[in-house]
Amino acid sequence: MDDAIQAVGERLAQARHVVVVTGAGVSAESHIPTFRDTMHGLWAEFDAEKLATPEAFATDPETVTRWYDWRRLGCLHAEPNPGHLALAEIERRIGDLGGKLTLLTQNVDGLHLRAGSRRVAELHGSLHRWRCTKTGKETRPGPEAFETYPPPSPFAEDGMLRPSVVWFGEMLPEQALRAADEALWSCDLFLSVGTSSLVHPSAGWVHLASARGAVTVEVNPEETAITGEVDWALRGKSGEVMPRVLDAMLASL
Ligand code: BJW
Repeated sequence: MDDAIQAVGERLAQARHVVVVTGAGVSAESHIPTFRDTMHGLWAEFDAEKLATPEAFATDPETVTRWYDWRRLGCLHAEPNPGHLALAEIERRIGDLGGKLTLLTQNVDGLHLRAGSRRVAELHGSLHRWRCTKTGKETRPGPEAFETYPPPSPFAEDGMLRPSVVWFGEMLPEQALRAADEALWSCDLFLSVGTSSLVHPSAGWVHLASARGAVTVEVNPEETAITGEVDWALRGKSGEVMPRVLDAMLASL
């Protein structure tokens, strides 16, 4: 493991364009449950994959918006962890060296931005923006829970608010897809951090990066759908592994 971290650190120090794809595991050490672990306690009887759909919202908007508001409030109280902070610092250092790092996150919690990452594409939207079902206009709710579910829209009398996140079967934001496409064409190092790599399109990006000659790395305590595809699999929590990768990068400058 030490040798692998050393090798990845050296690659980072030489890279011109790094692409990092992150998932819910990056925020686990900020006490935000991973996506496939969210349904505990209060929510044990529900299935996250079913709630994250336009069909669920159409049939039961109260439950869906209540679940998302519960998650939104949890994220507001969370803080970025050493994994988020290391990724932001790696981006800064690579920038100082004349390269760039593009962070493509599937997370909707906003913690990468709060940690200081700058070149971020939020592939699955954000829990902190909600939009009117009638007008499409967006609003950022305050720190309190909504008073009623589904929340009424402030923009149209007969509208409701839904979270501006991407549900199964919905298209990813055009701007985020464009950023991902451009980055994947030109990256020489690709890291997949804290994601099960089950959800497309991002689950397939390791193949694109690899086909274009990038070195590929995974950081995860468990094996995932892409473990067999990557050049380096770093087993461990991102809050522990990423600071060590940063140290290895700095040591090899
Ligand atoms: C740690 C850790 C620690 C723990 N440190 N790690 C091609 C083939 C097949 C299907 C499709 C396809 N193209 C499109 C589809 C359909 C669908 C899809 O992918 N389905 C799959 C289930 C098969 N995709 C879509 O519908 C996408 N839209 C699209 O492609 O539009 C065009 C189109 C539509 C229809 C057909 C064809 C084309 C949209 C996907 C939107 C996903 N949205 C969600 C909900 C967002 C809002 C919300 O958060 O509620 O996004 S689903 C959910 O999964 C959420 C997550 O962002 C996403 C990924 O989950 P993630 O982050 O990997 O979390 P987990 O919980 O799965 O894993 C956590 C990992 O962390 C684990 O590995 C742990 O080990 C690890 N971990 N602690 C590091 N400390």
